[in-house]
Amino acid sequence: MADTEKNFYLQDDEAKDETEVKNSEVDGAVESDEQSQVNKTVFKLFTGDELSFDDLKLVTHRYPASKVYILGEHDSGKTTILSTLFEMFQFAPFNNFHFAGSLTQVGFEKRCFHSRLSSKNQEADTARTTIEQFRFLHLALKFKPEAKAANHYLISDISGEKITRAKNDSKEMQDLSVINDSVHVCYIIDGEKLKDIKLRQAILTQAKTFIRKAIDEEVFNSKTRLSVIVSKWDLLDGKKDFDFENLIEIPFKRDFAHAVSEFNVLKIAVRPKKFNKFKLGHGLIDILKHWQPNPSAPIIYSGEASSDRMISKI
Ligand SMILES: Nc1nc2c(ncn2[C@@H]2O[C@H](COP(=O)(O)OP(=O)(O)O)[C@@H](O)[C@H]2O)c(=O)[nH]1
Ligand SMILES: [Mg+2]
Repeated sequence: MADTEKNFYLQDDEAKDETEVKNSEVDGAVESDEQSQVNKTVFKLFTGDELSFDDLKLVTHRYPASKVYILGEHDSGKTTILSTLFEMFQFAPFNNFHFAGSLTQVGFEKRCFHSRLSSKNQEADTARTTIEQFRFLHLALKFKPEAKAANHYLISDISGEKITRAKNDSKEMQDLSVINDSVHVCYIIDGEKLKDIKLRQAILTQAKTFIRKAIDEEVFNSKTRLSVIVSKWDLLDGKKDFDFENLIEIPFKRDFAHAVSEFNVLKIAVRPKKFNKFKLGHGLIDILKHWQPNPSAPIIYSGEASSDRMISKI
C-alpha cells in the first residue's frame, strides 16, 4: 500500500462499501456524466488532494461545510496561511481548536512542502497558487475535544494574478462571485511590500481598488464577513514610519465596513523569519475566531444529517 493511501477515509470499511455501491451502480450500464463525475470525485478523495468546485459535492453531501476564501496578490502569503494552519494542528490542539481530520491531507502537505522551501528562499514553484480557479482544502475542527460533531471547512486560495486582474476588470471580478456563500473572506495585504516606503501607497491603493470593485460588483455584499489582513507583520513591527491605525485601520473601516456584515483588520506573522518576538502561526487564532459557528453564517449543505464517525477515524 502506498504511503499516501494511508489515513484516508475511503479506506475504512464504510467508505469501501460506498465505493462498491457506486461501482455496482454503473455495472453493465453506460456511465452517465453525473456518475462519471462522482467516480472522479471518489478517486480524488482517495488521493487526498485539493478539490475543485465540482469535487465539493462528496464533502458537502456528507457534512455541513462552511467555505472560507483567502484572497490576495501574488506572494502576499496566502499559501503560507493554509500550510501553517495545518502544521499547527499536527502535534497538539491549537488554543481551543482541535483538529478532527482532513479529507485533503495530501493537498495540505504539498502546501507545507512549498512553504518550507520558499521560507528558505529555495525554488518551490510546483505548489504555487497558479491555477486560476478556486481549489479547496478540507479541514474539520472541534471547538471542544468532547464535542460530538466537528465543524467542517472548505478553505480556498486562488492565484494572485487573478486577483490583480479582477480589480480592474468586471468580467474577471464576476468570476469571483462564487465567494458569496462564504462564512469568512480574508483579503491579505503583503506586509513585506508595505515596509518599502516607495511601494507603500501603491500597495494600499491596490488593496482598496480590489475591495471597492468587489463591493461595486456585489462580490462582497451585506452578508460578507471580511477581514483585511496585513501579513508578515514580523517585518513591519517596530517600524516607526508605519502607522497601522492611520494607514490601514481607520481608512479601510471608513471606506468599507458599511458595505459588509462584519469587518475587521488583523496583523499576522504566521511564518516569521525570526522566532524571537513572533512564534509560528502568530495571528492565526484571530482568523479562526471568525469561523466559529454563527447563526446567520451561510452553511452549504446538500445531504442527510450525517455523523462524524468517519471523519474521526482519519
Ligand atoms: N517574514 C515573513 N515571511 C512570510 C510570512 N508568511 C509568508 N512569508 C513568505 O512570503 C512568501 C510568499 O508566501 P506565499 O504563501 O507563497 O504567497 P502566495 O503567493 O500569496 O501564496 C514566502 O517566501 C513566504 O515564506 C511571515 O509571516 N513572515
Ligand atoms: Mg500561493
